[in-house]
Amino acid sequence: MSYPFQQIEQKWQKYWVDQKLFEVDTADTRNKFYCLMMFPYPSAALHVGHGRNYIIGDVVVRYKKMNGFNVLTPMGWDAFGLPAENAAIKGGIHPKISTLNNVANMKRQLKSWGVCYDWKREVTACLPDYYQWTQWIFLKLFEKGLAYKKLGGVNWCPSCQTVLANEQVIDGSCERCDAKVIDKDLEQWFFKITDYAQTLLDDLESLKGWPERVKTMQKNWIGRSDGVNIDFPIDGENDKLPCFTTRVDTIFGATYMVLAPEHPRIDSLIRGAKNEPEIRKLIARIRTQSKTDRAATETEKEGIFTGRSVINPVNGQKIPLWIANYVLMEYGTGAVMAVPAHDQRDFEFAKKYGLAVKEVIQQIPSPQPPPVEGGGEVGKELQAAYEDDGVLVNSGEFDGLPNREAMQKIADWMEQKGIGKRSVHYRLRDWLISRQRYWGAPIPIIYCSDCGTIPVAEKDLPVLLPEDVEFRPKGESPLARVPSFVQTQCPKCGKSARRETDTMDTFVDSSWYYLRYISPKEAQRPFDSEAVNRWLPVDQYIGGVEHAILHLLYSRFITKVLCDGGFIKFREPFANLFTQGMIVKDGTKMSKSRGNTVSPDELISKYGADTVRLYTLFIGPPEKDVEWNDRGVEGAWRFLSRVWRLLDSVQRSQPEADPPSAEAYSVQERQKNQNSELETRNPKLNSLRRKTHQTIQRVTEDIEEEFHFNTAISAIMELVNAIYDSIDPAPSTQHPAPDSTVLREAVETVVLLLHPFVPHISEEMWQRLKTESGEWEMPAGGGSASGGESESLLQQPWPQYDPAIAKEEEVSLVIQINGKVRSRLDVPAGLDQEEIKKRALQDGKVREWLGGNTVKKIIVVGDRLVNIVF
Ligand code: ANZ
Ligand code: ZN
Repeated sequence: MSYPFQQIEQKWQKYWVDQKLFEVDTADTRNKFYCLMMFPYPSAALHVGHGRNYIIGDVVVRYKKMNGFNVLTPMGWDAFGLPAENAAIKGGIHPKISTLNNVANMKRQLKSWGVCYDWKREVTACLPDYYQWTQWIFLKLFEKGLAYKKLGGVNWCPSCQTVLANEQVIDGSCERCDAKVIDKDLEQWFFKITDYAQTLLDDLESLKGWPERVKTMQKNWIGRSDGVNIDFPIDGENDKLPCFTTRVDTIFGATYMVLAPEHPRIDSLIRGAKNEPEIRKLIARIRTQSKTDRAATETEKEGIFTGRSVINPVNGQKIPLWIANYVLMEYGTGAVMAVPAHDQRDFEFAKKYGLAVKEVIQQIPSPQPPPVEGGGEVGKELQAAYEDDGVLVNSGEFDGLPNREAMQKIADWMEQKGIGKRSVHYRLRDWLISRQRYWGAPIPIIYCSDCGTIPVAEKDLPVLLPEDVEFRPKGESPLARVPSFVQTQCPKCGKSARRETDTMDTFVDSSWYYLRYISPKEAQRPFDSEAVNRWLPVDQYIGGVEHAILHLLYSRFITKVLCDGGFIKFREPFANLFTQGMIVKDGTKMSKSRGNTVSPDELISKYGADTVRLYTLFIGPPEKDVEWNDRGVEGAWRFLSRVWRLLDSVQRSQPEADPPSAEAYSVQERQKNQNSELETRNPKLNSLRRKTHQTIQRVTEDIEEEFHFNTAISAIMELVNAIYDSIDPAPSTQHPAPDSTVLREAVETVVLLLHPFVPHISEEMWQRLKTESGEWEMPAGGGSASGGESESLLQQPWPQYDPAIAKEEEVSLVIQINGKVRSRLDVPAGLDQEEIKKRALQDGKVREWLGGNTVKKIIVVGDRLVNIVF
């Protein structure tokens, strides 16, 4: 008998919606649990890899509900962005139409998985009732001076004709189209996230529920460096060039100085130089290299001498001033004191251009000096920079000091003499939010020739995205070609003015959506602050590790800005974070372009949603990448059919002479009243009962601790095996037929424990168990159950285990060798025969008595005796 999943699944999906089981009243915050899944970009269809994310979330939601939590579980769509626009350029379908079609399809898919949300809270980032408030966020940042416009060198994709964020540049190419990215100057809007660099770093400490790995990635991205800013006087001029170094201990080894090609002082420094045209040509060429390329260690270092020199302030030495590609204007001061002996980039550059190499750190001699690769030994020519610790040499009064100590001493000394100052720099750059694209939220700014840059008034939001546009990119936003959009009036003086035509990075949309879910229908404000303060931080955030840096950083930043603005009262949005691994197929990430996606739709119609869910969860630890295997789905299906047949077994098992009352059938009740008479009469049942409680314990711990759903499921599988084992005793054992009470407890436990993983079959089995036992009345017409409030498993308490029952009972076996008692062995009661044999042979005394003889035969008698014959 295989189970009729088609009817069952539809029936329960409808039931959960009809009974509003996933709808939450945010006014009631008792036992609140906000479970959030990263809202998806609406691509054409979900594959099973995407499904994993939502299924994991659904397990958490159902588990928490059964544990009595008031679980908020919303869903929405990160619906702006390039793919829809690119598709529109290719296929001619308007992004709004294709996006909303995709949303409808994905929603259908989520429902067919049995994944449930409070759909009343759905948000769609591309609709005006949402992006109006994204624009409002922009205005708040603008008011605080945290949104500003500047001319900046940007990563430009010549093929997508748009600006890319640094992280959208992969190995110097556009992440979407692979075209070589170039550096281009454009007026761009930025959010001043750098103002928050230190608190974004400090507050990571408080995120106890985040994976260490993600916190490290955030930390490295922010990239705090402690060092010294040193002024190098320019030879022959009454001016200085400040440079930033983290290795002030190496200052006596500075043999030249390097400027970034964008450095603002270059222009005047090289004017009139003999090789000025040559210098300008090289600068122009370097600027066609992307910044990521320039910063990469493998990139060939290139540069040119300016003809000028600077003076090392610690020893008055004159050193040449160069320009090179490997120095970036964005970091530090855009000027570097180069120490080729102790910095590999400088070393390679010095070797290429014949510049001096001066060693100032020497490896501390150890008793048996291991040969150092590359350098550290004075006298020998360096093969590579020596970047490790050591003692100072060639450094005047600082000679002999360990370099870590020297760092502090030299910094103190420079600060006293006024030639340098300790300073902190961050890798983090301001967040470039302008996009010269159509499918995004328009930036709410107006340019007036008289009044300048004027923010759109809050009451005039949203700035609507026009629908009738030409998408083809021409290096400016398509909005610039819509006169009815561009032409407007200055909010200040009323004269005709122009609108900003750039749209916002979609990371702005996703930086605050978790706030909108709390009061998604608010028309007068972005969210209800009071309700938001009650429901946030999010108790559990779940999503892909690919968002471990930017999305999380931007959300944390916006939360802090809103907190400082008095709109909310918490500084971190996500208390706990879980990042799930990917599902791979044939060794690579599932993706449409690779053609290795597995669609859930066919699998669901063939095997049912529960099977697909079970397989997805059973495939491996959820934080790890795992390989999809279609055959595994079949196995999951067979297991569920086996679970389904337990209904039969329960029906067939005869109640004891005195049938227990309906209450006694409930798992919770029975856990209190252990039937000791039964236990003594039937050890096998005793062991089933123990197994039941042990399984509750294991499953609960596996879910609570690390979301180890795969091991939780295998524990349930073991319990199912134990149930069959007790129903169908092996002929050799003389156990009586199983007792219906213990059997029912075991089966009900299986059903309860399975619910978060396979919600449909478990609901159906629960209903049948309850109606067949007479606890519930059979629903009229076979529809959803009638009567009592506790019909759905979602309203059943999660089972509790009794530690006294779960405890392994030990028995002491007598071990005979050739008929004589030689040893004793303590093992858990009811242990498998093969396992007993194995353990008996490993026993120390047994091994002694056997003395290397080959064993002919081992006989195990119940839980009492082992006889070994040799
Ligand atoms: C001298 C020196 C000697 C350096 C040495 C390193 C090793 P982190 O740790 O990443 O902050 N630097 C400073 N500004 C730069 C820029 N705009 N572009 C490229 N490189 C720049 O790196 C700080 C070090 O990177 C600084 O310390 C500087 O080189 C270089 F044995 O100064 B150092
Ligand atoms: Zn004006």
